[in-house]
Amino acid sequence: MGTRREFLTAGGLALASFAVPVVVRAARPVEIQTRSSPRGEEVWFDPIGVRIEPGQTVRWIMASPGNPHTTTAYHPRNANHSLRIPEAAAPWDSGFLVEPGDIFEVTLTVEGVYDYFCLPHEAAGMVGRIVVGRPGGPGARPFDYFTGRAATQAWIPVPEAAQAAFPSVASIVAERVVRRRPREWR
Ligand SMILES: [Cu+2]
Repeated sequence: MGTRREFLTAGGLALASFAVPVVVRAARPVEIQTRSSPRGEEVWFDPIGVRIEPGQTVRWIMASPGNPHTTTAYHPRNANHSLRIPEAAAPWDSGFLVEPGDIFEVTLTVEGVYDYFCLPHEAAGMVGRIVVGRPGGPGARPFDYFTGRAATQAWIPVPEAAQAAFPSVASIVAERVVRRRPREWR
């Protein structure tokens, strides 16, 4: 759908800056801000849900001062969290983004649903979801899909507040960008 338009946009940028070496990409990075309310009682990713094309880069950027945040994939290699990214995809963990403007990027090539969390704020519901191409894989399954399966006893389930915060895969597919508003604004 948006691939052609994004390609043309990237081409326009390349033409505008033809005098410097240009890295050719399928599309420009999609930006997700880490946000905190002024007193820090509300924390969230903005947007909370995005749909991208395979090979596209996601860039998280620290937008509000105060609370340090991380972007961390739901994956057993990240402190035994349950697997909620495609089996063939590599997990990421940004470490702490501290200063406004700090960024972290990943390029996602495997199609499917990717769920991620903020390490200090997971229990407060600071999570996000990315759909790359066609949805599928562990992130598209119910949160308890692994219950009773071999070798998953150590996996930590997604906390209830985080489960409630995720936008549906269907809404991300339909809208491409899904935003969450702070509680006091709803
Ligand atoms: Cu956070």
